[in-house]
Amino acid sequence: MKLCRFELAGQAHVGLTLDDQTLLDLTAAGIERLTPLLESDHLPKRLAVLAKSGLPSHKIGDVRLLAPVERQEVWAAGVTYLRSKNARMEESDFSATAYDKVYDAPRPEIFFKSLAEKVVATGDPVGIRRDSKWNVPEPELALVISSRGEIVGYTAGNDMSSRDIEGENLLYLPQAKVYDRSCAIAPWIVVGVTEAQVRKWTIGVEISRKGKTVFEGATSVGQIKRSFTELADWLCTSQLFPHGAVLLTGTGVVPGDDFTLHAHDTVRITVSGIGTLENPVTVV
Ligand code: DO4
Ligand code: MG
Repeated sequence: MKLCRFELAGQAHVGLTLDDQTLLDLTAAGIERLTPLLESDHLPKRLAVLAKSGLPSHKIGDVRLLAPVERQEVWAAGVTYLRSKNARMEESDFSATAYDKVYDAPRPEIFFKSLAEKVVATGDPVGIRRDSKWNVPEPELALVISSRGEIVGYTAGNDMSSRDIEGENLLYLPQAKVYDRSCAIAPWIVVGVTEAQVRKWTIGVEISRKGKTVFEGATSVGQIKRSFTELADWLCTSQLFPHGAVLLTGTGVVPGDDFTLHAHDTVRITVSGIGTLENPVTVV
């Protein structure tokens, strides 16, 4: 079962798909916003009942899909895959041991990534900073977390990053990570799956330039070092999220050191159990 937000006659609606072809319009049943729905006690059961209630439907190809966030803050965990730790140790001189230490430490790296209103939807451009020369997408599984701190669904995101800015000095991390159009989130929130099922999914990225693939890579979600509940619990320690939150879980796919994104490239991130997030690249 996948939830989404979509646009109909200029209004945001909440949708549900069971077959990846048609969207049931939950807003026709009075569900105007995703956030209260995500707070439901037995969400998969509630969705199963709604799916059988004769709601109007639309072909997915006929509607504009929106990012599945309303007022949720987006946060991101880092250095949760060995590939990310190694790539970052290589790009940085004096901060290298910080990555090594955080990979093994009980407390994970977690940083603020985006306000909901700044999240880029599929089809819209993601940004590379005009003061950076080395930029990459980071394809990441994302946890959708309720105001109670529970994982209620899964989506996919792109934690766009400026590797030269981060590599110059770790104190520049917020500038390497947070700028206009630096966070995109896939339209779908998958509900009713277990962590064990999600760990079997694959996550991949394909970058194309002028119609040709210039980078392709993939990993298994199971390569992530920490459990999802561990990451969600750290995020929600000493911090309440009244509207819930989205937590990107870190990247396990990093292009080689000679690769940087260009304006007009297209980034396609696919998580096997979720779907695809596709964005062109622009300079901001
Ligand atoms: O330590 C910097 C950021 C790490 C990150 O974003 C990742 O591993 O995905
Ligand atoms: Mg990342």
